[in-house]
Amino acid sequence: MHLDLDAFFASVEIKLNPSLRGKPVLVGRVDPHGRSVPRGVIATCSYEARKFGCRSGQPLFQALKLCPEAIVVGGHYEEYIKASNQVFSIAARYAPKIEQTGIDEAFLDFSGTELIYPDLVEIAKKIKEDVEREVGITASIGIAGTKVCAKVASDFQKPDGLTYVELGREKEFLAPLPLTDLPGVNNKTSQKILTILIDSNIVKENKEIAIGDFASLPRDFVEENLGKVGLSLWQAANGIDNLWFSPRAEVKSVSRSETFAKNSSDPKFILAMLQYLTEKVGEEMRREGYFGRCVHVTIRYSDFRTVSRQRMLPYSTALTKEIYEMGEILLKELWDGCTPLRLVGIAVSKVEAKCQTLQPNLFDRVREKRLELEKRVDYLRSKFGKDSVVPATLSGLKHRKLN
Ligand code: TTP
Ligand code: MG
Repeated sequence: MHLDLDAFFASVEIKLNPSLRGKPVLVGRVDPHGRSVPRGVIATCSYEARKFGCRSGQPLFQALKLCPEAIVVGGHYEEYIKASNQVFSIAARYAPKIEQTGIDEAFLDFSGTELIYPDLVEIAKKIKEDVEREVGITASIGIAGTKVCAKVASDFQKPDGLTYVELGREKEFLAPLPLTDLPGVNNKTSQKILTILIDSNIVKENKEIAIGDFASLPRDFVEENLGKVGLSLWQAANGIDNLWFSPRAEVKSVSRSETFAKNSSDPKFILAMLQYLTEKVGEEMRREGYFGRCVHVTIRYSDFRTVSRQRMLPYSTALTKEIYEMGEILLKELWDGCTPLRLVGIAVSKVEAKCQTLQPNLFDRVREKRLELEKRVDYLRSKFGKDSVVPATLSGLKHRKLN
């Protein structure tokens, strides 16, 4: 299954202010006085605004030209993260494995669950209902035997869509759609493929090509003219899963865990311990220039039973704050809050070294500033001692040093 939230930021804004419902809404940058920034681009817009031709990434002035009555609202980033976490916690109730690929989208792997879930359409309906009831926004879901096809299917009947592609009919489903609907193909790639097809006399005129036209080319021709990337797209067009969405090889992971002096069932202590361990993980990541996307939490019960849980963050991060927030969610999903524990651990995997910037998005500046703040705290700790600046939540762990 591929799940993608509908007009995500705009839907959250509408949930926060229901008087916007049914109206064309643009999510743009807003200055501290609540005035829209005229030269910014819009992050997204409601489906009502899309009817006028408004799109993500458009300059705000252009979107307002297309739809002068549109209402411009602006970024409650924390609310988007909260809604995203809520949605993927719901998905985790059903899917044994989740691979989150963006702030509002994820693949839910149901392979091998045929006996528990004989009807995946029913499960998808339940997930959609839970999301709408509990988070107040809508999701579109695609179900298919390959990731590429599931992703295209989730987009097929947006908003509030549910598209099921029968096993083995992936190629048939994709064939009539424009080539640019295939993930990884933008207008430039599509134009390049079209030019090659015209030069080789396979296509006569400058028309829009469908996924099926591309899929029916001989494999050798594609490999020769479009290389490995082209071949991988061609396989996707033929309904064969390809490599793009497979998780990348793990370069490294950064982790810390600690066995307590005495078993504990005190949530305050356990959360403070998690924060303390995350401070150390975050500091190492920033020191080494690492950025990672997957957070893991492990707990060990007094009888040594050990369980862990992991989830992808929307963006690669080196921020203690973001790692901890996800860690706290995972801990709450793992632990009932009263069974005594003897160990807690946190790790970040899918780490990439020397990632130059945090994932670019509308809120770059907020995250860049936070990174700057955490690096300054690292500096203060290196100069004045590890415990010179500590989160207030750690005051209960007085005996522990951050070194
Ligand atoms: P998308 O899933 O691409 O878009 P969407 O959820 O707004 O609309 P759709 O119903 O078509 O899925 O992106 C998710 C969020 O990411 C989007 O709400 C805002 C943000 N975003 C940007 O900030 N800039 C961009 O250029 C894009 C494409 C998205
Ligand atoms: Mg979306």
